[in-house]
Amino acid sequence: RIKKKQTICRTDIDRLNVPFLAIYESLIPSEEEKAKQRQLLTLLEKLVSKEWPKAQLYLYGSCANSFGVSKSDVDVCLAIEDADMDKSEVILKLADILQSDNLQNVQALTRARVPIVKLMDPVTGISCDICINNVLAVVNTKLLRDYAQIDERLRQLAFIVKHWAKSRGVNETYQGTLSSYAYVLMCIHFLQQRRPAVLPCLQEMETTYSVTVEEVKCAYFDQVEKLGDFGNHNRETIAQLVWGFFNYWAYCHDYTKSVVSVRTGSILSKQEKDWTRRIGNDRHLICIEDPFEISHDLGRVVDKYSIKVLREEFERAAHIMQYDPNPCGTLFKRY
Ligand code: 3AT
Ligand code: MG
Repeated sequence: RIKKKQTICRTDIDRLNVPFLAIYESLIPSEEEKAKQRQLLTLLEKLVSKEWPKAQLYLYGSCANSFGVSKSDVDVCLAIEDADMDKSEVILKLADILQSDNLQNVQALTRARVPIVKLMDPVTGISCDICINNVLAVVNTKLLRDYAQIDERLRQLAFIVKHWAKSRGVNETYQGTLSSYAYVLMCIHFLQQRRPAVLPCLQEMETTYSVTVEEVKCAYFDQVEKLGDFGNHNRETIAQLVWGFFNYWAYCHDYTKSVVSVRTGSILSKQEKDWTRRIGNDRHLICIEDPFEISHDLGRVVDKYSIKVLREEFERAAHIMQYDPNPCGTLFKRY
């Protein structure tokens, strides 16, 4: 008998919905964990208000943007309206206050690009980073959270992509690969350009929310509950979208010319952004425009070595989605 060739035609892609959804469900933080995060925030608010009565604490990043998997660190922003304060001094003072309240491993990182205090709460076991007046991050957190409410496939896709990126070692900005924030923007862009679209472009719609932060105007349509059925015209399943996402970044994105822009819901050219050559350490080998700080390319951490690693990982993932008999096992294999 002639043995059939071992390649599988992926007409069976939807078989993967169940295992992908199971992975997604297993990554969702429990209510208990959420409660512990709130408990830690309450403790921090109490400590901070003694020293700075008018200051506010905001959660940002994955514990507040709905893209947080379980056991994530908590990102907190301390907002102080004091024009002539020195950030490093506030960081040191804050570290002092927290240290004397039994919090563990309190470290003041005053020289980091974004100065922070790091700590661990022994009661809840949660690690936390506190930054000062990083209000743009609080606003982009809200934007991501609002997008997540429009169609649940965004959160499912982003969890799977983040889980893949962490397993494969390509979620390390200090090694030239991409941040979690960048991956979520890549997922939003992907779902915006799908036909029919799964997500709208909130910044191109009527403004219902507007703040100006550090001279950056942040405005978009945030009444997302009114968009309840936006994505319904697109019936693609999570398995099809995961396949599509990796295929897009492996074979469909033009790395030499294109900039991904969630702000406009489209592709811009590197030419029009003037992101065509290396300036200092910014190389623009994969371009992802920040939705608010539009001169900011989230791909700027990527260098000529890590772009190769990234693209090979996208190709590997696309190949597995296409041909592997057991993609859920192989896709997330530790690097
Ligand atoms: P993890 O679950 O912790 O991996 P995260 O969503 O907390 O994911 P990051 O740790 O990458 O993501 O970043 C924390 C937040 O800081 C997310 C975003 O609101 C903001 N942020 C991160 N990187 C940038 C950036 N380059 N520009 C603007 N905001 C950023
Ligand atoms: Mg985080």
